[in-house]
Amino acid sequence: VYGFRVRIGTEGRPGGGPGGHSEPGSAPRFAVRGTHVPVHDGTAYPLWSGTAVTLGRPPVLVADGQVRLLLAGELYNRAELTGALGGSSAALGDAELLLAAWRRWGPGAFRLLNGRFAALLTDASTGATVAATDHAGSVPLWLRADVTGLSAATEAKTLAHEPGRPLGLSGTHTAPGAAGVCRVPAGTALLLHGVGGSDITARAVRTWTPPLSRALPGEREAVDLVGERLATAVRTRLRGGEAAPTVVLSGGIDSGGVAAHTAALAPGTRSVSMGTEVSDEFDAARSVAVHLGTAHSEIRLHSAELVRELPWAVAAAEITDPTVLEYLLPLVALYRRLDTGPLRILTGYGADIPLGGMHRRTASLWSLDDEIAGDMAGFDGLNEMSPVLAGIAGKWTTHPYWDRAVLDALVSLEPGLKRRRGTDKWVLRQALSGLLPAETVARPKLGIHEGSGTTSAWTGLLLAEGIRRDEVTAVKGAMARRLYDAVVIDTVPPEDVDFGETVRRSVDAVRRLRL
Ligand code: IOT
Ligand code: MG
Ligand code: MG
Repeated sequence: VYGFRVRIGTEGRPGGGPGGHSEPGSAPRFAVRGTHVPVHDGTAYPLWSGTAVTLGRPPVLVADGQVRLLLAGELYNRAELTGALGGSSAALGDAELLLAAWRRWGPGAFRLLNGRFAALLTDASTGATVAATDHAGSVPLWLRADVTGLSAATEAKTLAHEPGRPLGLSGTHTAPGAAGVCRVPAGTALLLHGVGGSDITARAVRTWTPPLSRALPGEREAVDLVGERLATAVRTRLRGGEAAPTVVLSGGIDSGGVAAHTAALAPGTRSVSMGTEVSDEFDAARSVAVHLGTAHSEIRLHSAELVRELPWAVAAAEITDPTVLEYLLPLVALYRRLDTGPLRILTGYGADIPLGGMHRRTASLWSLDDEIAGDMAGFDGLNEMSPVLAGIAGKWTTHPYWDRAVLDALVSLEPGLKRRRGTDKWVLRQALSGLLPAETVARPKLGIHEGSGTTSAWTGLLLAEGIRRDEVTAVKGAMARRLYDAVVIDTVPPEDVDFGETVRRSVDAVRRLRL
């Protein structure tokens, strides 16, 4: 399961559609593509109804006595969990394993998970409902409560038109422009009581927080730790019985490292690189692919076509920040151009956040570490790792650098191991030096928004409209917000967005401010 919209309550909604959608009989409009499977349990209070979106595998509303659990996503520390739980737990699916962990540890189970998931659980014996994210909040989880129940979904847009007056939920964040639609923070198990009444209460239990302390291992120890944890993170992300995995490869150290470990473990590993006529990183990616022997391909699209993918990027990420959209747009465009059919995609996304790759030109180790701490405090809600980005093309992504164990190790290294002897991301480059060509290990960082020409293509489009350079940022922001209002709040399908009109109206809005 990689998407859902469900209703938990004590009575059905009029309309009868999945989850009692406001338009009678209509199914919620997900951006993710997959098989829609009804989620239904009318055997115990609270009642469950709704829709899950799956990629082939059966839907999972698992049950244990009075407990019901819906898990979107997957777990990566199964071996640790089954070791602790013992018995025949190794044979369980991820959702059943989480249920077994719940039986043992209660809400504390969510502090034990290393995974990529959103989970929703009801325990009729105690009246508790739990809505939980993984440590990174990598699968967004949205809630909307009213006096008759609680709706929960992996996409905010599916909750934007709920009838009924919403109730506030403490410990959550409201979606821009969608009053009552609340996001469960990263690394949080939200414990709810009184669902289906006016006295609903929410208590946010933090299950992970980015470390603020730093450790001082020796060079060798640090390099070995990072190398081992990354290898494990890739291994646990490769599931048996699936088609060969695909790595989205820029040819930089981050995705090169993921590709190296993937290729070593999964025969037939594929790699793919995207570019435009403005810019590409094809040579760098090809060197890595040749070295590793991956089945490599290149996808080139015109920069104007790339910018026109913005409605899909916004529908997938459900964000209004144009800077982050410039990182995500080329990936969404790439995912949409991959072969159809389910695919497991591994990315190098996120490595630059704990390693300070975006801040390689800062003056001192303190300013580097301060930027890293700031980024680690500010990632939540940017939805950079959302499965919907590739789910919009019916694919599943996973990001080894934001594995909980990799991230804990990377964040907490003292900054002198991240920038050392003039080299950025030093510890990672060292850890991968035996696995990649020397030129890849030494290659300077290039952001995806630069390497794909995304930033300059979007800027170029606006300059051609007569926008001044100092207005470009404002117009990009206005476009992002306008697109968000259309595809998230008004649930317009991205293909129905009038892109030219979006550009014109955003330009006009900023020009009016000029006067
Ligand atoms: P960058 O690190 O360049 O790219 C992220 C991942 O996208 C790569 O590891 C690779 O898997 C994929 N990728 C990049 N370019 C291509 C390409 N041309 N073709 C195929 N795949 C590609 C921005 C960035 O620099 O991306 N992302 C940062 C974090 C941004 C800041 N966020 C924050 N402070 N919360 C990152 O760490 O990935
Ligand atoms: Mg990177
Ligand atoms: Mg890059």
